[in-house]
Amino acid sequence: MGQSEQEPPSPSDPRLPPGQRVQRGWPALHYGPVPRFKPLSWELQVFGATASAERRGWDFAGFNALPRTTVRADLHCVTRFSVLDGEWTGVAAALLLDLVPPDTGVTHVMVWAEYGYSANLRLEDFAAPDTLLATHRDGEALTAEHGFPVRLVAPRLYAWKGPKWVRAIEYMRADRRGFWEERGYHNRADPWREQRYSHQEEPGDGPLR
Ligand SMILES: Nc1nc2c(c(=O)[nH]1)N[C@H]1C(S)=C(S)[C@@H](COP(=O)(O)O)O[C@H]1N2
Ligand SMILES: [Mo]
Repeated sequence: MGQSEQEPPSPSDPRLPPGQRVQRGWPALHYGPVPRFKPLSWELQVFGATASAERRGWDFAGFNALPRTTVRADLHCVTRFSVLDGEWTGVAAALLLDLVPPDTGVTHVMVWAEYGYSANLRLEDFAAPDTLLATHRDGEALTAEHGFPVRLVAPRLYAWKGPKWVRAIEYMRADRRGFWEERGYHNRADPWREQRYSHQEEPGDGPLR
């Protein structure tokens, strides 16, 4: 990404949400092991409250044939490091919503990854124009540790809301907590409002725990 050619961002970089610091390079951070990609059985599914009441799935070739978008976005980890200015390429989440329309009454999605990792997002956050099912960063395919073949990038939220190794999107008519949201992290996770922990939640921020 030509990091070395750039000015080092200052601590007051306007791209940094409160309480975050700039991280050079791109560390890999996740809970549990890196899954092995199995091309023959891999499928990305959309299920739950679809308008057709049917689930839809793409195999690896089918998913890779979908139209691509590119967004520039930062990654903010709740442990306070931010990796700035990545060029992410992938399938816009909004395109998926067009291809598999949710039923009326769908308010949230659960994004499911290998080994049962999950993250819940409000439908409007999932539908945001910079939310991507990313396959590439800075022109290169994701490495296994960064989520190959596909991860969610939702730059308006803390990065735990962006599962690596995504396998399914579940449309939901009510909110439900994902993996970290069940374990003390904030249901909404807006880094600009420093919504880090569930004890900060206000009424309406999430389902009861
Ligand atoms: N499947 C899965 N996705 C995950 C995680 C995880 O534990 N499992 N960790 C999240 C967290 S907390 C962060 S900060 C980012 C880190 O992404 P990176 O390893 O590419 O830097 O991945 C997110 N996606
Ligand atoms: Mo994180």
